[in-house]
Amino acid sequence: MACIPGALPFAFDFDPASTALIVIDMQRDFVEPGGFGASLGNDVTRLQAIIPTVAALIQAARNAGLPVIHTRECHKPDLSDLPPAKRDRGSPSLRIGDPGPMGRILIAGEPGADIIPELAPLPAEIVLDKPGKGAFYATPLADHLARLGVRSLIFAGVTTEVCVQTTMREANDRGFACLLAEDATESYFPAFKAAAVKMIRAQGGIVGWTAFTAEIATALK
Ligand code: TIU
Repeated sequence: MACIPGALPFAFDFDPASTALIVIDMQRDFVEPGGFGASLGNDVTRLQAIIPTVAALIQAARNAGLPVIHTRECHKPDLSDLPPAKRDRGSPSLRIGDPGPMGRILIAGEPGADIIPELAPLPAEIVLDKPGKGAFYATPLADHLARLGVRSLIFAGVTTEVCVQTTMREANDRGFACLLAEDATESYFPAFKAAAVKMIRAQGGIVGWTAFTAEIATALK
């Protein structure tokens, strides 16, 4: 067993042998100019700041032998998995599926849907394409976690209050103990990140725990 004594709202006890790291949507479409995030009017530079921290967390997980699972929010080229309500949401300057500077926005196989090169998955690591904000919806994530015997999940990625929080809530309802790496996640809106972090660990950890990457890495050594 391992323990992160400084986790909030209280110490996080976990068995590294049944823990996985999930890195949510660290894709060019969210982090680089010209992608989906920018098309929604967001300043993407905020998200770039966490890249070294996410890289350090991934390395700590790999060194400890944890499975590292990467997700990508993207849709099939024929848009058959894209509900019109999602495509038209917010009247973005470029809609999902439209051609942009990094290929078609949020479409599987296009350069924009790729995970950023700094955080490239290793060949043996699981990479899941997901059409929703949550990573359990319409993906084989639950099957992978069952096969791997995973009971605890560590979360990183973007954005905190959208895909990261949605996936944590899905995982929490499925019985996983969920820990968010607070400095390895980011939002386009600082106030939303702060609120999401607080609400996750409020009420005695109603959704899960939070801790910093250095604390997690120490516990994994
Ligand atoms: N817009 C926004 O904050 N996020 C997303 O659309 N997707 C993810 O969070 N990955």
